[in-house]
Amino acid sequence: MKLITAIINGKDVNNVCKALTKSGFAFTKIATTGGFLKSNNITLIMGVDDDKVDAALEIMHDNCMQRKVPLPAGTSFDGWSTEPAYITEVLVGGATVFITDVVRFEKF
Ligand code: 2BA
Repeated sequence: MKLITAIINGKDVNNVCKALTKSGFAFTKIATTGGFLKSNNITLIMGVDDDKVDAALEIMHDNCMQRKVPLPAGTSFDGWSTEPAYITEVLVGGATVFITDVVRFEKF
């Protein structure tokens, strides 16, 4: 089993969740906030059998899109190597996904 942790843009989350549910996936939604833009996104956590991981990723891929987002005034560029003066927008999404091995899974 794998644990999928997926950070999804708030604009895509309804479609992603509907499609995951339709395909029989269980997940938990957590309201989260991006550290850079400080805008709301949703983090899904899902315990998924190894042979279903690709299907879950495909659903996310098909239902998430990349968007250019203007940088809010006052965005901190600390530690960013690119020249900030010329940056007015960033590319956000589709989804940022981490996949980790589950050592043990119990349900009581
Ligand atoms: P935010 O942290 O609000 O980042 C929004 C977008 O700003 C990012 O889109 C990326 O294009 C840009 N960005 C963020 N930090 C940056 C940096 N230090 N240097 C240059 N550009 C930067 P995405 O990469 O699509 O990320 C969307 C959201 O996914 C992020 O929102 C954050 O909540 C999460 N995320 C992305 N990468 C992550 C990671 N390695 N670990 C944990 N969360 C991550």
